[in-house]
Amino acid sequence: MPRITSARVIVTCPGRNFVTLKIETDQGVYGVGDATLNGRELAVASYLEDHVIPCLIGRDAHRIEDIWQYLYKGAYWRRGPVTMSAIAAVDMALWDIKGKVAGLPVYQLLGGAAREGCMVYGHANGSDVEETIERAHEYLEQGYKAVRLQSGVPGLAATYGVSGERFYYEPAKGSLPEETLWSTSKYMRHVPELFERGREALGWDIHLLHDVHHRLTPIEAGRLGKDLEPYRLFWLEDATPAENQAGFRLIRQHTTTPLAVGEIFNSVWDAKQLIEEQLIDYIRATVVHAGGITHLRRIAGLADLYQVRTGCHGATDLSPVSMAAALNFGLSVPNFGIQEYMRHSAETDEVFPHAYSLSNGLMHPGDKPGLGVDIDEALAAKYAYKRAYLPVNRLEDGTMFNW
Ligand code: EZ4
Ligand code: CO
Repeated sequence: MPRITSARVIVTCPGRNFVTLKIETDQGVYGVGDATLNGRELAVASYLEDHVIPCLIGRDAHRIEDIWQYLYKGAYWRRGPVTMSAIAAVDMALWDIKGKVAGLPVYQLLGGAAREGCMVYGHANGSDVEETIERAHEYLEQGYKAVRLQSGVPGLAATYGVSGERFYYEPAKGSLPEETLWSTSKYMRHVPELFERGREALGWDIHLLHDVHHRLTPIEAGRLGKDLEPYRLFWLEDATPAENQAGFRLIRQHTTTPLAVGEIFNSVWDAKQLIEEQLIDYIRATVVHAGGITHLRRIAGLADLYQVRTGCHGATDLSPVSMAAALNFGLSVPNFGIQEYMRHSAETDEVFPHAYSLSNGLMHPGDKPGLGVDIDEALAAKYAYKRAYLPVNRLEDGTMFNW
């Protein structure tokens, strides 16, 4: 049985910030876990260093469930993104260790492959509809089966999901939060046109997705979903903020456009009503922010009872360690739906060597024992942490709004 002898937090910024936990054992086997919480990274680093690591030393690394329960129940203060990202990092690292000791990739420990690979969707972003469609074509040429369309909105200087970069969308920047302005009516007029022209140009053999990023009320979301019905979206994401889960009833009454929600969820309790009332079609809770593989399996298990499928968050602020864990999870879970995949920069990929690969729109975690991902600590040490914030959003009259 491998005993935990030490653990440390590695903060690095190869183009963007990442927090990684490395757990070492007396058998020479170590594991890695992602603990990155975009814009609030150091809170999780401190939670791990100051409060979690001292409790890990000497424990049996194989007792994943017991350690999960110890950290969740033992903190007394349950849930929340900081706590659950810290627990997730420990959980990922322990699954990595178990796989390495067993000589098996983690998906084999989770029941084995339930499919050939995980369908992923890429991000097509453009300052206008034409540019977005041009980018989408590039994904089609690369064999992607699904693509998310976001474009600049006429009359708005900036909006969520659009940047100058060709394949990377990186919203966290600046030593203070950037401020953007939002108009729901301008957005609502524009999106149906994006998808009308998108279908015309891209055809019907590709899944199209869209992220509202929490910016509509339930009745506005119902209207947008209805307007988008002719274009048969794979999903409409985060149509409205989900603190009030019952709010989704109103959207459901008005549209058959499939709904996805949950990238900011950190526990099954955030999604319980959404799932049990079948108010959503895809649950986006992700391995790093929702308590690791152990807890994500529990969420997926509940979702499966109600024909809700997984659609895990996979933006660039989730490190390659999270991506590896998500693919091991996604390959094995019965109700897998789709996995978001935003490519990391070459610098990031170099710091985190990994076994996962993409072919014909499907990703596979690879067959290395454990998660199939590592961290090059010497290289990581060359990139010092840089404070970065997600933007904040206001209405045109200055009212604080959702970003
Ligand atoms: O804004 O990960 O669907 N993807 C997203 C992301 C999130 C970022 C926040 O850190 O909504 O782009
Ligand atoms: Co999103």
